[in-house]
Amino acid sequence: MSAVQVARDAGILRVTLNRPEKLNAIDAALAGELRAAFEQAAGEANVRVVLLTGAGRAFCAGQDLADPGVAPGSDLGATIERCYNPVVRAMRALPKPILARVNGVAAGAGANLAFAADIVVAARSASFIESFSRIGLLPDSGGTWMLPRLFGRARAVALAMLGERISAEQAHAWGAIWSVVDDAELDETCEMLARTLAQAPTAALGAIKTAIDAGAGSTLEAALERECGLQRVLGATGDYREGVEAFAAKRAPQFQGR
Ligand code: LHQ
Repeated sequence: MSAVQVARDAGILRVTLNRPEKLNAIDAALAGELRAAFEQAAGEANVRVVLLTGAGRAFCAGQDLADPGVAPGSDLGATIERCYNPVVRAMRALPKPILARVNGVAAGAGANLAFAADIVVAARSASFIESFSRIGLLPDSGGTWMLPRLFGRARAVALAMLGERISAEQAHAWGAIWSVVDDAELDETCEMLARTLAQAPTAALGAIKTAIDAGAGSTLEAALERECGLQRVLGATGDYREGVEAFAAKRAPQFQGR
């Protein structure tokens, strides 16, 4: 059985972390399959959104601490380089939206995988833990970049240093995730959002992702230039034509994703 289940459906690539008996803890096999899933999503024109979730009661418990490859004394840098950084790079380089459906606890690299998605929806019973410091490590998987952006520096530092569990509601109240819904509504909410994103003008969504990530670390002048270049490209797409025609005709647009 694969550590990551991948299924395609009407423009949605469903990617499910699938080691439920281990709370979907990440080992080398899972990391490799996850990276491959995001790379597939990039290469397939009919994939217009990725829906990332966990099987069973957890979203992801982070690194599998029972994996001999990360035993104390081993080279964790090598594991990060081989397993984790490629996944986060593939997620942020994917010019398509990633929707994280956080169904349960997200700990360590599992939390940072969720935060590396573009839109995060969590069940009310879900929680996030930057558990790294509890075992003597620092947040990886892009956490030191993403946490201050999502939570602000004060909360990012405290979350990372204290390793305290925060509820989905707390993460939402702090503006770090898009929404929190009752557990019974998680499926319907995520399905609706995924369908909406799968019918959206995909090139525009990809450009939004690229420009907002790049804009966070650039000057206003550089952002203006970047917006100009990307808008030039988007202005030549069929989806822009369709959007304008649909607006004029007072009908819903039918975006083809190109
Ligand atoms: C686990 C795990 C787990 C193995 C639960 N591994 N078995 C990158 C590269 C290199 C090195 C290291 O790290 C990294 C990045 C990282 O992600 S570091 C952070 C690693 N993750 C953690 O430290 C989280 C550890 N887990 C927990 O704190 C708790 O299990 C959480 C809060 C996730 C869930 O708590 P509970 O709901 O109370 O469940 P539990 O603790 O009873 O866990 C259920 C089972 O899953 C249990 O096994 P058992 O045989 O006793 O039923 C756990 O041992 C196992 N499990 N996380 N990461």
